[in-house]
Amino acid sequence: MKNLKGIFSALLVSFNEDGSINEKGLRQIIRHNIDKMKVDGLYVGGSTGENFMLSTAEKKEIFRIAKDEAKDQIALIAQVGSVNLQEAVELGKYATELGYDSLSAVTPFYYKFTFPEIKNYYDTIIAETGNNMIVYSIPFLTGVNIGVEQFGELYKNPKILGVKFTAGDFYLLERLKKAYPNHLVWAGFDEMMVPAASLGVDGAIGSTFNVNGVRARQIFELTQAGKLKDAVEVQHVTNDLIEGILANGLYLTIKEILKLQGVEAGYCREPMTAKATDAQLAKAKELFEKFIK
Ligand code: MN9
Repeated sequence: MKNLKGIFSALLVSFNEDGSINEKGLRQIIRHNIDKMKVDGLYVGGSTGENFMLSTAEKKEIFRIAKDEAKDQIALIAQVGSVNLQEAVELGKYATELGYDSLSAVTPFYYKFTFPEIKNYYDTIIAETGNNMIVYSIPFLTGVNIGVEQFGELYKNPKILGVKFTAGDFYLLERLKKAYPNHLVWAGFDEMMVPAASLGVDGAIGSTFNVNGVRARQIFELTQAGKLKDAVEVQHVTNDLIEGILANGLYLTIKEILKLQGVEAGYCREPMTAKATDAQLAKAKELFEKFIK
């Protein structure tokens, strides 16, 4: 298994105007991440990959293309979580056969699942695939909150490596790091990397790293080295960019910024707005000129 620490882009997927996967564009996004952003790895099939709007066949196709393009150059994590546990298992088996270094699964959402149901979900995916697992906790989208003791229950399964922590609850993050020092934490909010890294997270997984990966690494490494003032300076610039991206449409704007660099990043997938308006394009260009070029 590859080292799973460090800077991981949450991989964007390029779609054609009709919603189908643009394989050439997807490969270009992967190359951009490896060659230009110099990421340590990719998190494939996450929120940023517009995963929860895709069919099982499409999710598999993206796992296949990502592995085929990245080969063994970087670490690869496959997000296979789904409210359909059978789908999660099927995707997990597929990604494991492809050679993904770890699986990750979002906490099951929509229904108010009990904690034993959530634990059974993770244990089942692991038992069926034999792969490593990273819990994907993103309470602001799922409504699912897992507490310190509950993480301890999940971590009784030795295949669970840790958590992708997409939350701003730094008290919980600190408690997790103290209680389970041998489990890894990946920070999930790019705009909060300094506080996350100062509490000792092991890595970060983010959408904006697709275009801002170099600054993200600077923030991470400066914070780890105790150079907080310098890290905050880079975080300020980064957050001016992220604020602009969020206000303009998250994935759509990152895709437009990629296109301005010759990467065929394509459209988004409906029901998300697929195509940028002229005003959104103009804003993306402004952000590119100011922060990326
Ligand atoms: O995976 C990403 N979360 C979502 C992490 O896209 C929901 C983050 O990278 C955010 O996109 C980013 C902007 O808020 O921090």
